[in-house]
Amino acid sequence: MALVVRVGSAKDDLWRGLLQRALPELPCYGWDDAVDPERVHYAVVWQPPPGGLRRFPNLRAIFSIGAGVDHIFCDPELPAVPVIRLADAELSQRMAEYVVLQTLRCLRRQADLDRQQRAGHWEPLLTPPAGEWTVGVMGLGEMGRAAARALAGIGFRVRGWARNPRELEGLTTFAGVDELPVFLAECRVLVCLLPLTAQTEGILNRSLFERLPTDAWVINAGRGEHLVEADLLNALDQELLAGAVLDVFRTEPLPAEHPFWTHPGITVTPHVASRIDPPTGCRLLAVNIRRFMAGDPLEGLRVDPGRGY
Ligand code: NDP
Ligand code: OXD
Repeated sequence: MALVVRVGSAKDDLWRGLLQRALPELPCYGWDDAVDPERVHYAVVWQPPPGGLRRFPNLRAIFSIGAGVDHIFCDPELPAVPVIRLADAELSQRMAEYVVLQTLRCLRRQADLDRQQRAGHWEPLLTPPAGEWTVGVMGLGEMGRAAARALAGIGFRVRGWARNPRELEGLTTFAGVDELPVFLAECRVLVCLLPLTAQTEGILNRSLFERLPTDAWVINAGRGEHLVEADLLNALDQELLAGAVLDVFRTEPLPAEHPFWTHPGITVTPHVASRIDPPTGCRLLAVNIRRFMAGDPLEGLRVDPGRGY
């Protein structure tokens, strides 16, 4: 029995070493190491090459090193074995920090203040208190709920949108496509924390932007494919939106010539909203892999292939 690691960006060795230390009972190999494919029962992956997991005939489970699993389900030849994702209080906390930071930057016009400093220009800008702004969170899973709670704690009026109706203390909630327009109508800041699925791809588009109040901000920390890039650029240039904060992109790293880098209405961060560090990731993975091997429950972590998240 063995495990293979494929996380890319030349990090396979680091993750393999950390996992081996955390799981001494299970031989761990890098993706390109010589290992008999029949021995491989577990794979730990980020963006595995399409068709790559098929070569392991005895695979029992695939573990994502992230919360998202779109990078696994996009493989048309994915073996029909359980896919298990990461979810953890520390990851949710980091996402909440990112969302609060970026939302406060929008509220307090930090980009304008930065511009003023660069120009040596002194002009106190008056901004409203948080309680005058409604922030909408799309996706009320591990990430969305933590972000929504933290925003409410600062004093924002917070509403959330998910697939299924739910009640969450301190939030007004909306569900499904039918309730999307009414959810959007009040959002001065819209935060996307959805998983990427066939239903959510391209959801941040012109018709959605038109349903937001004028001068709204969009923060996307879900996936780059949620956003129709040309629609965002047009909406900003036509002053339909106040600005956007983007952490995720259709192509990562964001290509050097991409217009997002230099657009005055866009803040770019390099997929860092809640990036897992390898030691924490390996610690969490080792717990989940041991639980899976022992047949213990993995509540909330086992992905439903039908839903795609
Ligand atoms: P979860 O699976 O816990 O939650 C997903 C949420 O999205 C659920 O509330 C679900 O609704 C909702 N949802 C799914 N499909 C739809 C739909 N069609 N319409 C409306 N709501 C929908 O995921 P996480 O919160 O853990 O993570 C969400 C995403 O955040 C990840 O998939 C990943 O893409 C991104 N992410 C980005 C990171 C970064 O650093 N930028 C870090 C971590 C995650 P319901 O509750 O009704 O099922
Ligand atoms: C994740 C991510 O899905 O980092 O965890 O985007």
